[in-house]
Amino acid sequence: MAKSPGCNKCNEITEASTRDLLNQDLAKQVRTAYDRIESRGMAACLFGSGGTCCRNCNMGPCQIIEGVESMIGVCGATADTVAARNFARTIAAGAAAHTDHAREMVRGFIATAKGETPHEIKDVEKLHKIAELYEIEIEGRDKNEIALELGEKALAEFGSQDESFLTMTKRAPQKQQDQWKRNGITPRGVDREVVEMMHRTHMGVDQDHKNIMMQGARCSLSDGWGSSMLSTELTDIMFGTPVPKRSIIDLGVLREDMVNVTVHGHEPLLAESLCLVAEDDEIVALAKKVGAKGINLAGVCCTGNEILMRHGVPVAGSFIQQEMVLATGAVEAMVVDVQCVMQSLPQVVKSMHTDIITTNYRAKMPDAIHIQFEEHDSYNSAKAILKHAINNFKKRGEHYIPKDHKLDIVVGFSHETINYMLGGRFRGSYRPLNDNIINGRIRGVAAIVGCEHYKLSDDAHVTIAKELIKNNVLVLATGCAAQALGRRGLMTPEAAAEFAGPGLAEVCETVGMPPVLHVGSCVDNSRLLIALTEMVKEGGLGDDITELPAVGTAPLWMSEKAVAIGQYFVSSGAHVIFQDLPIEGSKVFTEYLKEGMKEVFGAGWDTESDPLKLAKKMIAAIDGKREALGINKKQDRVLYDMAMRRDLESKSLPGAGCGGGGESH
Ligand code: SF4
Ligand code: MSK
Repeated sequence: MAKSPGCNKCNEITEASTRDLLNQDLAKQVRTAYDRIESRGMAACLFGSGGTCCRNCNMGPCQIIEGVESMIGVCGATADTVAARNFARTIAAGAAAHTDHAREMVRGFIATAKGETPHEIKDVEKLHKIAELYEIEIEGRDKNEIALELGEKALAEFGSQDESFLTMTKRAPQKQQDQWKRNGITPRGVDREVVEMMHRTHMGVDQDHKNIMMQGARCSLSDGWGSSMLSTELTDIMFGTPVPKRSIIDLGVLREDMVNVTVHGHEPLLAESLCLVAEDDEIVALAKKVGAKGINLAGVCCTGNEILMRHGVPVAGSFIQQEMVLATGAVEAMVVDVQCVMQSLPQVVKSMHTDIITTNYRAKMPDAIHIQFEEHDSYNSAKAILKHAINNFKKRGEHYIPKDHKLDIVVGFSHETINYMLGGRFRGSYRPLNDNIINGRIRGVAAIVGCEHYKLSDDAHVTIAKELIKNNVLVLATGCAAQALGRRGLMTPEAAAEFAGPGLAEVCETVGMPPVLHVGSCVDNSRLLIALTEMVKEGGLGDDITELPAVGTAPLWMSEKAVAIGQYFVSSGAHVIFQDLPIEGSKVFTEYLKEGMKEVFGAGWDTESDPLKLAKKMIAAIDGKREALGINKKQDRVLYDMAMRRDLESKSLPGAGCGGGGESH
């Protein structure tokens, strides 16, 4: 990687907007994660990195070396047990984070159904579909009445003690459900699964790494097919299921002439209220009074993804850029709720006019301002927050907005959109996707999900994605990974011609979709479970998820949630490859995750630190499935004739190449 002149923070950074910003005098005065990593000056602890440091009781901490008798735990715990316990606790923590987010969304959904929020039930078609799944009567009933019953049933599922109660699991392919039953891991309510996971990894309880991971799998399933899926579906019903829209991304979305308010975190209830209030006459008038044209809302991290997917609100930055967004000096307020919010933020802005505003009683920070977001009074809470930001506008001092760094993206690819886009408005279906996989135009499907961090090169996502699409693999992306790919220009329909292999490019060009589809936030990985299930149901690609030419990665994972997500994919039959995992301190446990799990779930974990090799491993995994399905033989490339093009074009989305979002949200 090239080193930027004058910027000693930039030698490991390939992201152009970040490099530009860090070269400015203003940003050079700010201490960021890049400085903190450098000044730590010591390598990460080998035991922590390898997963064999245990501090589960006060006889430790114990650092274990596999195979060395003098280096097992005081209690006798071995490396495989300790690595498994740590890994399983990571899953439990990730599942808990998704769950607490999901519970808030369900509570907000119930409040909306009761008319206690400024929101309304928007997607009635989806409400009816999910209500039917929950065996709720819909005939002749008002949408709010149905929503209330659905919300109450959903809320009860978090604490269900019985495996027959997680309604969403009924959506999984029958073979996956059978496998879960056979292995005794059909999930119960996520509260129970997380608690049992924490208990079983307490000192002196479950000491068999395979048995520990059975509960790890069960816990992850209660997240993926339970709380995360509930959160995504109920959020869609309340705020609308995403459809394709154009927007813009990167630090250049900040505006000179508007009050810049960035929204960071995960739960869209707050951000949705801010979207409403940003257009309130009183707020716009107040903004004009201080000399601004209005409020420029911009997203950060997964809250950014939520309002990007549904409203086309621009995204200023992802996880790794949260400090950069502030280092512009051009943000009047950063409003945060839960998860992935770095404690450094108030320090970054300590000599600026920017306020960091925490809004959730569960997530307060030293040196931030707290304005409690009350879901029952969310309009007024959002107004109070925006008034605060408006008051800061005139105090904006030295600043630098990297205006040249702003890219177009097309987003909004919910599972329904993919269905509708490829299958047609009136007969949505995965048939064309399956057919294009069978005929080889599309080699397979890959998910690139998860976070970013500062340990490995920041271009891993784009390296992997470019290699995949060049080889005709359709990429579905979520979370901060999706934003990284958007910033590198892979989320426009035009990117297909430039970067995709001929088969994938032909399909994308015909339908008008990008070769990398933005599917949502990190909680929305549940959309991918449904997409895989639909591919199985459509037929021609095997009887269950294990047979699909599909594979996932979260290369730059940072959050515990990414491990929970990885495990729910593996437990559901989809192979996943990360760049690193804290398991290598135990060969026995590593071997179990990579090979042993395949015997149980038909899919396993893998690791590969080099992004290009990782992409090649993903392609090899896809090819392996194609071979097993007997669809690996080279087929003559059939070019679309006019009739075939017309047929596909009649199915393309009117909004795919236009509309929505952008700067005029
Ligand atoms: Fe050490 Fe065992 Fe206690 Fe862990 S549980 S800290 S290995 S004594
Ligand atoms: S925000 S969990 S850094 S994707 Fe969902 Fe991004 Fe990972 Fe947080």
